Amino acid sequence: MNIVTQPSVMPAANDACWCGSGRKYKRCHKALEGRVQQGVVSPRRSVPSNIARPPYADSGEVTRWNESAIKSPEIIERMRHAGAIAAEVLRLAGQAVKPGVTTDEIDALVHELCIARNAYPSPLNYMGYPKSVCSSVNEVICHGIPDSRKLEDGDIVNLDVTCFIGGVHGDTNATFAVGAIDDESRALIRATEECTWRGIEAVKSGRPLSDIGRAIEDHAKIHKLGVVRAFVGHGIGEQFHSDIQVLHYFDSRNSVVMRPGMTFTIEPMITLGTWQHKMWDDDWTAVTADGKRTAQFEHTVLVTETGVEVLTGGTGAVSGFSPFSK
Ligand code: HM4
Ligand code: CO
Ligand code: CO
Repeated sequence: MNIVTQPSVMPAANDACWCGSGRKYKRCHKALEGRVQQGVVSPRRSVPSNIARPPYADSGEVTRWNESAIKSPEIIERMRHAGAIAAEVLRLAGQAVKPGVTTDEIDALVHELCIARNAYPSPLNYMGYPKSVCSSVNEVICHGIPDSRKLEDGDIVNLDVTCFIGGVHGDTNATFAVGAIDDESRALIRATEECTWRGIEAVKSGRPLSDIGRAIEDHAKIHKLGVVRAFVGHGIGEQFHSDIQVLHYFDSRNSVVMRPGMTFTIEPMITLGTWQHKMWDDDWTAVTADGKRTAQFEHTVLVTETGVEVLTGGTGAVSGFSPFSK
């Protein structure tokens, strides 16, 4: 095969594209510039047989069963542990984010950190997902697959960690800066973490789930940012994703009433431009339709009698934003 590589000096917008397609450069490869390129995905990693595996770990097939939305005190105790482990793994993975590190190297780290804590990395083989963490760079909204691409100075990257331990899952994610990022990206990350905490603060027994989406959307609007609609928060417990859906924008149909003992995630994806998405041909990677950047923060929460307990709260906010500070 004849592989044409990019020249060091690009053509003018109306000149022929460097790739030899015969089309104008602006109608051809110009649109791909500055976009994240797919890398090479390494072979699947194995998990030692002494670590308890979720039902899909071998087949890749997710079969769902009825699981009560309201968890028993005993399940809740196990979910506190899974949440704490996920929070710790996410914090340590975030410390490894630096220019020149590949997302596959981050995946290897998350894989080992989970195993060292007797946890199975929940994403691995879930509906055939090939890796142990989702790594979503710049315009990638979610479910980016770790690969040979090196993180570059100025990138932003979301790491989404879920741990299965004690028969339950804990799910949390955060967006990290790679080296020095521009002011707009920094503001996006900050506003997105604020959106997640506005959503968490809206959790209240007796209120509909739509209160969460309203709080998030209102805050995004203040910052003139978009809210992705195609991906939602989810019920979580013995299953990675169970029935409850938590929309991150207001929709009166999201009317399930919050009750003590419910556990679900809040994980808004916030964009600098459109909320609309496109899928890569790997059928996993979701990107913004306009190629602009997007950020996300996620926590697993428990509805309590008096408010909310953040099961993945760890020992402090990952990026330094102080929860409940305003
Ligand atoms: S699969 N992360 N996330 N995310 N899935 C591998 C890593 C993954 C998801 C996911 C957000 C919301 C919902 C879901 C989901 C079924 C339909 C099988 C229950 O897959 O709802 O999966
Ligand atoms: Co997900
Ligand atoms: Co989640």
